[in-house]
Amino acid sequence: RFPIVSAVDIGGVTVARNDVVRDDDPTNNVPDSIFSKLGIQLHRRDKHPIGIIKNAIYDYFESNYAKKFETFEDLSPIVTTKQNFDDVLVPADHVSRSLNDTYYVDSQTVLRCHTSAHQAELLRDGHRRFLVTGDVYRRDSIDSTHYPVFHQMEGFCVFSPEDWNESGKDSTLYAAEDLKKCLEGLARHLFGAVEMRWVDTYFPFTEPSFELEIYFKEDWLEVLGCGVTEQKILKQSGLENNVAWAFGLGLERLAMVLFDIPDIRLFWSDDERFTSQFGKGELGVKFKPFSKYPPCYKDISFWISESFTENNFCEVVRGIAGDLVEEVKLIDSFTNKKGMTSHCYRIVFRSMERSLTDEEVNDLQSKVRDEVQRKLNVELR
Ligand code: FA5
Ligand code: MG
Repeated sequence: RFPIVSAVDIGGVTVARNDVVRDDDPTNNVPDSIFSKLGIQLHRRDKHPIGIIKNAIYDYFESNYAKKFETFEDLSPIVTTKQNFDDVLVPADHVSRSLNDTYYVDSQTVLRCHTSAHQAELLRDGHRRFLVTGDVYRRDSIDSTHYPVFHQMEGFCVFSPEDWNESGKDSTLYAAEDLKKCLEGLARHLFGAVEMRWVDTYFPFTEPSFELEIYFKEDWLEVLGCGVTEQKILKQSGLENNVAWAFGLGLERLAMVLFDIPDIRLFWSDDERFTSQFGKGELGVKFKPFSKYPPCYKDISFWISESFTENNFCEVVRGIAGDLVEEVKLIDSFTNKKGMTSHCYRIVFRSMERSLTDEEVNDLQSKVRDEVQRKLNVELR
């Protein structure tokens, strides 16, 4: 299904497949389907929804801030665990560090799981206000708003005492208010009137921390995380007398709201019926679905073992069905008297581009059954 290429170009640097996908290294969990996404950089295509929204966000910052935000969009997505985790204070035992959540190239190198991986480095290099856009990678669940490769834009802004002193507010409150005002303004710039709400949350690198949700297709959709930067991060760059805010935008999520795109897989489609609907700088477009092909539902039940995880299961399904899988959902779970736990998952197969035949779907499902059994140490029921 995935053309196996031997090398990709990441910002002018050639990276060999064998450097990223290593069958001999137990800490390597990067499949070919993920390797093949490296270097594509949808955010640098001016006629692609991700590129269009990036440019619209740049416009917002240019027209609303006298002091310029520097932009970076070509930093390599292959980073060290220090950059991705330690530099932003992610605790040693945090789940995001696990092989279950993150793609590891080797024990000390990962595909960045967020653009926050570049914060500390850019601060150390003397940058004080910047936007970093890039592709990020995560092992995750499968549905219309989650994809293992997506795009984020990091924003970072450092303030000096003179900025908050005249406001009469303490520095943290000043930064938190400025941050919320900035992002609410961005949402209005992109969407006009839209229903949104702030939710308190936790990130290791900010305090306080917030997420912004937007009402979309009858549900709340989380579009970004943000907060006031932990003082320890600023101190690493000699900025102990400053305060800063930071945010990480989910560009697919914002583009889904802006263009009314119903499924995150569409961003990777090269079907002309999708790509031809978007033009450089065109923000007013509403996506017209070319057709909704029928879904096909297949259930699979098995006794799990202790090592079972949903992300591993989703990766097996995705490895076989690629973008023909629309959703994977746990629909039943129980534990019997012997203490064995059974899971039943419903897999929704649907192509964005054509009708699938029964034969094709049966074949996919049978491959899923074989591979789940072979790779995940479960007992099919
Ligand atoms: C982060 O990644 C933080 N680094 C954001 C941040 C930056 C917080 C700076 C504070 C300061 P989170 O894991 O919530 O946070 O992801 C940010 C956004 O990415 C989400 O709100 C969502 O819009 C998007 N996102 C997350 N996972 C996926 C996925 N699998 N597919 C598509 N978009 C996703
Ligand atoms: Mg989140």
